[in-house]
Amino acid sequence: MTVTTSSFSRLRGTAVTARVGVWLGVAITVCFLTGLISHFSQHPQPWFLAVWPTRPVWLYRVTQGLHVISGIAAIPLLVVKLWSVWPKLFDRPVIGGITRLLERGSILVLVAAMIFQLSTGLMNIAQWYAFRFFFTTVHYAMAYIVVGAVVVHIAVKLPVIRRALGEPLEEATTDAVTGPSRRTVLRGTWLAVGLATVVTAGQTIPWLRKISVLAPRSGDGPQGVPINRSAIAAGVLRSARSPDYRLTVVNGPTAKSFTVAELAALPQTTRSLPISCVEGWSVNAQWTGIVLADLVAAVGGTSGADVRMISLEPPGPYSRTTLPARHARDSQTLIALKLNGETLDIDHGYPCRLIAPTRPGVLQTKWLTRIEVVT
Ligand SMILES: Nc1nc2c(c(=O)[nH]1)N[C@H]1C(S)=C(S)[C@@H](COP(=O)(O)O)O[C@H]1N2
Ligand SMILES: [Mo]
Repeated sequence: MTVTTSSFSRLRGTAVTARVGVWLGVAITVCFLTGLISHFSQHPQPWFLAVWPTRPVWLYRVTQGLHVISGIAAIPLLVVKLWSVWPKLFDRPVIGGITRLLERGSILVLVAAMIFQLSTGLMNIAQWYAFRFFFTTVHYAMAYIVVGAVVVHIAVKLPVIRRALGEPLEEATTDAVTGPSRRTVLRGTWLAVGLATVVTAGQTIPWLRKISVLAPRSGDGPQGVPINRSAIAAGVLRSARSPDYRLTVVNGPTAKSFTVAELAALPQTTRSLPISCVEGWSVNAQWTGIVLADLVAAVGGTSGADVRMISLEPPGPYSRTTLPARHARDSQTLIALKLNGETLDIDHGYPCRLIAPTRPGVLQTKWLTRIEVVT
């Protein structure tokens, strides 16, 4: 049995394109919405702060896990969808009337923008920062271009999509058909999506960890938690261990400084909270430390105030973050001194770090030296 070119071209067709397209649409929608959540968590707007809750504590873990999983699943879907229409992309006339121009233009923008989003996203989760631009800004802007192009594409193609979804998958044919069928193509597609998901999703779904051979983060690291940036890389090795170390808590003119021993002597609370990196990995851990609200109260801060976290790390994108009031007053938000029952490893933020519910990992500032009630 030989599979000829013509039997391959028979496999292409709108019946395949539309079915794969529906799933690609679902994946992109999930990816877009969860991406917006992540963006607004990192660049909060007043309306977002008003609606983003602190419970369940794993909320961001789930949304960001879905963001990366749906993005990865979209890759095989995009490849198959492109393959299924490949010869048509070069049909004549290339431009034609206004509808054709819109159709063509939207496909060009759509394909280019999606390839850009998926490949830069993939590079980012693999921690290969080869691009020269600031990832989050460009990835965010490009997301709207993708979604805009998808909307135009669906609007233009709606009649074709409806017809194709109504058609049976296989063509009625009297010839003896050899080689793979369209159903095989679809099965292969689902298999590829499943495989791509399973080999990477273990970085956020614990029971998949063992089979997720391509997951950039395995869950390994000191105290059972991966490290994002080490103390050496952040340049805090000396300052974090210095006998002169103090955590200073400030509210306007009121300030209190604590040595490590003084922090350890304050009432301690243990909470189970995840670290959920924007790059897709996440793990749950037991954190022990001081309830932030207690420290804020110690300097006379109110529960309505935002609170700024400042790291020992030299000024940079991760060295200071602001915790919205809702998270700052939450009893689960800790200034952690211990992780999984042991003194915080220096790479996890010794002497102390922030850990708060429903926040991206990037905002869980390590190696704290100063906490300011924003007035
Ligand atoms: N000061 C400081 N805090 C930081 C970072 C950093 O580079 N510097 N990285 C952040 C990121 S991106 C993540 S995902 C978490 C990871 O915490 P871990 O390294 O303890 O797992 O720390 C966050 N806190
Ligand atoms: Mo991160």
